[in-house]
Amino acid sequence: MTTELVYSKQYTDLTREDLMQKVSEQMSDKRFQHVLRVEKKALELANNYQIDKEKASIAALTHDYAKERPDEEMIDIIQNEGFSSELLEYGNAIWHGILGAYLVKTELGITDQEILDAITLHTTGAKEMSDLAKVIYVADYIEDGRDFPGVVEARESAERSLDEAVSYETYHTLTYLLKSKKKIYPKTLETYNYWVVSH
Ligand code: DGI
Ligand code: FE
Ligand code: FE
Repeated sequence: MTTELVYSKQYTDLTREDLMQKVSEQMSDKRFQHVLRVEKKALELANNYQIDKEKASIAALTHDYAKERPDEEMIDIIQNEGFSSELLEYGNAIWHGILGAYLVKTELGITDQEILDAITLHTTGAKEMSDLAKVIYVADYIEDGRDFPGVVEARESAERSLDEAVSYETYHTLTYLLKSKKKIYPKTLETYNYWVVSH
């Protein structure tokens, strides 16, 4: 399924192969293999839930674009490109999606807002997420290389409903963050309050 996808040029002038090349230049081979597995899973979910496959492919291939940028460069962008200084209290785990969308736009020329929002929200989720954003959030969590207690249940929930999968992932990610005493980013709590508690 993956390799048959030919881009329409609506969202990027790059071919899928060019985009893969540009993404691979930004990261280790290990992480690039994760990116390819996220794309595979995102295309499966897009197929099951009638979501645009080309957008799912582009968002999946670019979701971790900024994951290996040096902290100094990310801090410089936060301070000089209009991002909230609150971000400085966090680290790359939180930065790479939010600043990733900015870098994908400025460096790769991808301007589709739904794709950019899916990149922005892929780590924390949000109360309001498009189906595309849900697909990327979930595909990142359940791609075939992931192996953690609960991943089978997470994959099963994604077969039943995208919303159920978002809820499952959010609950388990927040539980993990609390157990390891990590700082919770407000958006992560917003996602929990909406998708786990009161949806
Ligand atoms: O980039 P990936 O490793 O493929 O996956 P990701 O972007 O979903 O998650 C990166 C990490 O971010 C993951 O270990 C969970 C963590 N994370 C998610 N929400 C929060 C968070 N870390 C902190 N400190 N605070 C959060 O609210
Ligand atoms: Fe990520
Ligand atoms: Fe990822």
